Amino acid sequence: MTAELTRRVLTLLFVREGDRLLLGYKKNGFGKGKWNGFGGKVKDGETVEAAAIRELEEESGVIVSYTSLKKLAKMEMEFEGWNELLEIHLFTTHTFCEMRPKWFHITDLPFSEMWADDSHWFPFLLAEKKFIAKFQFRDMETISSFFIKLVDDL
Ligand code: 6OG
Repeated sequence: MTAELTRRVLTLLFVREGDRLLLGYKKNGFGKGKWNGFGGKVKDGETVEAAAIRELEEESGVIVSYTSLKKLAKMEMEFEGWNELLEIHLFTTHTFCEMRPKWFHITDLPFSEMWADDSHWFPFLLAEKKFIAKFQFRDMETISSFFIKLVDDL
C-alpha cells in the first residue's frame, strides 16, 4: 500500500533584466546552500500569483506587479521516502530598473565612481551617527567648500 502524499503548494519566481537573472542564496532551511529563484509556501486563501509576489518582496525587497508575472509551469517534486509532494508554480518576470542594485562590502565601496561628497559623510552613515552637512560644488566632480557637524537630533 502506498501512503497518501500531502501536497505542499509553492511558488518559484525568477526575475530577469535583459540577459541577467536575479538569484538568491538560501541561507537556511530547505535547499540551504543553493542558489534559486524566490518563492515559498502559498498561504490558505492566497492565489499563487499573490504568493509569488509576496515571497519575492519578503526575500529580496523587489516588488513586481501582478500583470508582469508570466506563469511558465506547474511542476511536481517527489522525494523517495517522503510523505510530502511539492507542487511548484513557476513564474518569470522582466524588470526594467533605473538603478542596478549591487551589494558592496563596507570596506570596499567604489568612492571613485560615487559623488565627491560621499567619502566625507560615509563614515557617519556607516557608524549611524546623526549629522548635518552643507557642500558647495564648483562642478559636478569638485567640492569647493563644505562642513559636517555631528548632532544629537535632527
Ligand atoms: P521555502 O521552504 O523556502 O520554499 N523549490 C525548488 N526549487 C528548485 N529550483 N528545484 C527544486 O527541486 C525545488 N524544490 C523546492 C520552491 C521552498 C522554495 O524552494 C523551491 C520554493 O520557492 C526539488 O518556503
